[in-house]
Amino acid sequence: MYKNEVPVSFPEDFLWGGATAANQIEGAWNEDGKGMTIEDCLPYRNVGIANFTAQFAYSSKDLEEALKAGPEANYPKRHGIDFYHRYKEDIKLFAEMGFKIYRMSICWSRIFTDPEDEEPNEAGIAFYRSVFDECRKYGIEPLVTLSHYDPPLALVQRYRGWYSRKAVDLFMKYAKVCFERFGDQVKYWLTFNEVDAMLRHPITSGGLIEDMFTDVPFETAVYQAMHHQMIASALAVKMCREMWPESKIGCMMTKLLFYPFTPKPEDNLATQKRMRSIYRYVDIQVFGYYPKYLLKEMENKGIKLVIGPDDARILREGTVDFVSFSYYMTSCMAADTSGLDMAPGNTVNGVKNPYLPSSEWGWQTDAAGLRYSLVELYDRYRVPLFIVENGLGARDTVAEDGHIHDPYRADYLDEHVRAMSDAINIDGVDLMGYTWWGCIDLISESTRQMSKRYGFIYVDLDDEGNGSYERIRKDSFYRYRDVIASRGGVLNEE
Ligand code: BGP
Repeated sequence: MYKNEVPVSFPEDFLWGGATAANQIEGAWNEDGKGMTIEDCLPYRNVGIANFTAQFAYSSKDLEEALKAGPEANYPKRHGIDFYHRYKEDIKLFAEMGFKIYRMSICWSRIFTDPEDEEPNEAGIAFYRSVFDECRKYGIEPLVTLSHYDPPLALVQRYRGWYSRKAVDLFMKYAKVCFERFGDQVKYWLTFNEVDAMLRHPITSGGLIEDMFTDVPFETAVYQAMHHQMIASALAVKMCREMWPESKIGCMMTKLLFYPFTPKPEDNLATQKRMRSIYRYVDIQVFGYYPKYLLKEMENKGIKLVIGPDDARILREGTVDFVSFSYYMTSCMAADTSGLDMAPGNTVNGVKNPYLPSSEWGWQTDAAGLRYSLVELYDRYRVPLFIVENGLGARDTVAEDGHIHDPYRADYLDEHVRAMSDAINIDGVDLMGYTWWGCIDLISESTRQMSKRYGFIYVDLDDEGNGSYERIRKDSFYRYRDVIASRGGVLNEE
């Protein structure tokens, strides 16, 4: 359990809140003009908590099955937690906790039924305008991710997802509508969720189906798709800045943290290499050019990108205002992991750390690692930071008394708040805010389970999609409310 070195305190304008993603909460997958996304085509798979390869493996045959699937098939993202119809009740609960900001994403396919349509889907625009109005009614600022793992299916089928440069043009048409139609309501934007994740699961953020690539090595296709997302991110930053100079637009990365498993120099080198791999694309979004080590990596892999004549200028002119990130757990790294105990993490597996506790999903909780990560990121980028995902996925149960007693979640929250406070008050980190991931129970991204619950609000729904969708405040709901109301001060009373 992390112990803070100085009393817990946060700036008055610190943005406390919660985070979700359209594909994991909205449901209404085919309502009011919404087009299909690749997430609507990912089935529930019971492949274990650490088998990310099996979870994210996807073929054209899987897609055929998804397109033929009837209502009895288990495609959890199709129903989500029915936020689409219940958002007013949910946002009211967020306001009861005292949220200052609510991180959510817009589903591209709700704004354009088909990404190549000339005109946007007005019903989709009306939905998000109503969501943003509901937030602002309670003084909650929306923090909006433009792309959170749900590329339009038509882009996947017609253009092989982000592999095609066409994706950039279509995405910019979508981004322009978002800035035009929501820019008066939304002051905080993010471009791509966990932009590095495409390298780990290209099917979600990139919409790449490996067996569609017979003309190019798949690894090359992934790096080319990453390049297109870098261009799109930079263009979106520039467009937002020109249209709404007062708004803030940032990137979003998966903040993983690996410790060398032993002091052996080779373990240290392996750890440095692994850590650089999570920075390579954020470096582009912050500094505006490809770092030498990434160019060398591609050269040594024989990967030659197709680069546009203006791409260097576009990247240079589209650097972000802040760096946001997800942080859940830490792992260890060894040059040779044979015979070592491994532990799963956020779509990664690492060597198990014998000094850290593990969640039921094997993720190793490490609040000190959050403080370390904040210092590391601030030292590297020297721009404001924003923690837009942090939370504990756990198996909650409704007790006899009808309540959900989740002290483990409150403990996780408390120690990460203590760690953030020290990073601000001792290490001098400029931290804009904190949005707890899964402020309401939702569909897990890596396991597509409901039973992996993150929320301060319980949703009566199971892994098979059965339930009343009733919302119930958990004990941790009141804990977070008190933490926000006291700006962390309640932690000094213990
Ligand atoms: C991050 C995603 C979120 C969320 C989170 C929790 O990778 O940005 O969408 O899913 O992980 O992970 P999981 O849902 O796999 O438990």
